[in-house]
Amino acid sequence: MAETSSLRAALIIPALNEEAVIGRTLARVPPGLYEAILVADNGSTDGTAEAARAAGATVVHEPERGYGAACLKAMAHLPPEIDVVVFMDADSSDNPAEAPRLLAPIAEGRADLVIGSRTLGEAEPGALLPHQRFGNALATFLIRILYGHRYTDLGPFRAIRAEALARIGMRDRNYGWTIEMQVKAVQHGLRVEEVPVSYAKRIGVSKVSGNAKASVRAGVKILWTVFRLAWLR
Ligand SMILES: Nc1nc2c(ncn2[C@@H]2O[C@H](COP(=O)(O)OP(=O)(O)O)[C@@H](O)[C@H]2O)c(=O)[nH]1
Ligand SMILES: [Mg+2]
Repeated sequence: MAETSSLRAALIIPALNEEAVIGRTLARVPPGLYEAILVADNGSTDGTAEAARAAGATVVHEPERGYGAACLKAMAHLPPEIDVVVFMDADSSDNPAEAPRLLAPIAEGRADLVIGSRTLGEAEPGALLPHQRFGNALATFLIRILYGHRYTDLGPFRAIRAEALARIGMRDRNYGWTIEMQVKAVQHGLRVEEVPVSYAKRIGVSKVSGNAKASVRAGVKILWTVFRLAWLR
């Protein structure tokens, strides 16, 4: 495995009502890998915050619902002197032990952004629903047409150099978060790599892909974001 210990890394986990799984997710984080582990609690009505704290994470609260809003709030609480930020979902779909794969290209000085690709890796049957696969294929196709970069996924598990993250100026406050980061990375000339990651069926209740209304909203927001960033250019 590549040398990652010289990097000062922080982990950000947005979480909405993930009491059932957040403790288990945090327990699978490799010890000593991160200087800080921030769980961005988005107004959960269950014991997410308590469970995260009990598992050793720092909890930041963002009352405004939205994946991006939660990530932005956590970014504002990053300790200084962090070299790289890893983003990961709370729901146990991502395998926290695979983070060194994301960090290696950055540690080796080859990449600024590393996307964990679930299509290059192995998704457990049923973990990625058909409309998610279709949405990912369409979104990555549009990025290729509009921006000339070939991504294979919009996976949530990713690592980005802290300086690059600050430079691209993330704004999206909900479902456009992942695609905004990937499009802006290309627009800003970041060195981007993808590595295969696994993807398991989540524990607990899906807030996005398993919910029809949220899936439609996410799809619309993702498409809107990919076109809007092209117009703004
Ligand atoms: N902070 C925050 N996190 C959210 C929100 N919606 C979903 N999440 C988190 O984002 C991750 C992905 O959501 P999930 O329900 O698993 O969506 P799915 O993977 O598409 O089924 C999980 O860690 C959720 O807890 C939200 O509005 N705010
Ligand atoms: Mg999920």
